[in-house]
Amino acid sequence: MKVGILDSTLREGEQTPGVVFTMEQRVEIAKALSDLGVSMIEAGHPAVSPDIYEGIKRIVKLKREGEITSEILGHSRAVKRDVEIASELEVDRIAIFYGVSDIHLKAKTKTTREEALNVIADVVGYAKAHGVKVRFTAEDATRTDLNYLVRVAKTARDAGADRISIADTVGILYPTKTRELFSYLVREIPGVEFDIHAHNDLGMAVANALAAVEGGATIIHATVNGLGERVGIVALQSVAAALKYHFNVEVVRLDKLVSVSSLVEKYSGIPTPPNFPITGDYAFVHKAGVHVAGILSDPRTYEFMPPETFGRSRDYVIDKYTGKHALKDRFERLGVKLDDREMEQVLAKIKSSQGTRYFRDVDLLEIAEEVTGKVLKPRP
Ligand code: HCA
Ligand code: CU
Repeated sequence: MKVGILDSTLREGEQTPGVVFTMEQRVEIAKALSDLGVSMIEAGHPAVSPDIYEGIKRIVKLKREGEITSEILGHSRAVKRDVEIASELEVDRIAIFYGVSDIHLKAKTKTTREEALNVIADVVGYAKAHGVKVRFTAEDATRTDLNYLVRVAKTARDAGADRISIADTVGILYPTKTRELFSYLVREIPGVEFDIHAHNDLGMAVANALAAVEGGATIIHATVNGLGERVGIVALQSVAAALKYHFNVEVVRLDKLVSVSSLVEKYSGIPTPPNFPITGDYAFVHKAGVHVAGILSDPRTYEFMPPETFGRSRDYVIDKYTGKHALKDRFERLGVKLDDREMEQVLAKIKSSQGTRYFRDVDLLEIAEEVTGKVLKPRP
């Protein structure tokens, strides 16, 4: 299966409310993404602000010097000024977007469908004339009349775009529909390759991205920690794990996802919830007695991929849900010997506690000392 990742943390990700990356942070994130192995980095929309412009310039320089290997893209509205600014930066590819649904044509550009086709042909052709590769993004593609969407894509292709991004800008797709849409477009429009840009408004962005790949898309847009407008887009860590598990393709270095996630968490100021897939603090932490007994016997009972794949380790927490297997294991690890009766007494105390969220090792030792009447020394 041919599929790669375009990471848009520096463009879409910075469209998260409250997120602004400094120039240094942009460069550091781009380097980390390249080390991770993403095929493409959408480094920003250079016409937006001088610091984004400067950040892209530095990233392009590192690309020239071989420190970054991913293809570097600059985002651009379908206006010549934006194209000029992006091509001045010598990015590898310009990504030109235009809202093509009737809603967008009417409310934003105030163009007819026919006029829009002319603008698209004109601006894509203009970018090509600057000698740069072009991706055309059909913004709001998923609310666009299908016949018209095909005309849009063919117009962009004929003007020189070799990639078309199908943007689910408002996040309304679901997987079966996504697969059908991409299969249809791939069949109808030879000579280009397709990107899926899936927003997560219904929580289905990752599923839609996989479905698009089944339909023939070859690039998935993602951001670290799923950042982006409103609730964001495909989270890089989730889609990378899903592609590995379901299709056995490793689009990025899975063991580096945690460090890249932490880096972006720090620089974006957007905390990643502990229950976030793959890189969240609790992604491999188990709790219920039945679950912990299961993983102690064979981790595959409650894990579909070993945490080591992602450079992580498994753990479990102790509270009133705990069973005797977990407790026995925990005391063994602490190097404290309790007989069965004592163990049961400790467990009874834990279960009858009200409102205690976690029993740390020190709490467990305290309870065990109470039960045994001995001073217990844990293994250092
Ligand atoms: C936006 C633009 C975009 C573009 C996606 C792309 C979208 O509305 O901010 O270039 O592939 O979601 O349509 O992010
Ligand atoms: Cu978007």
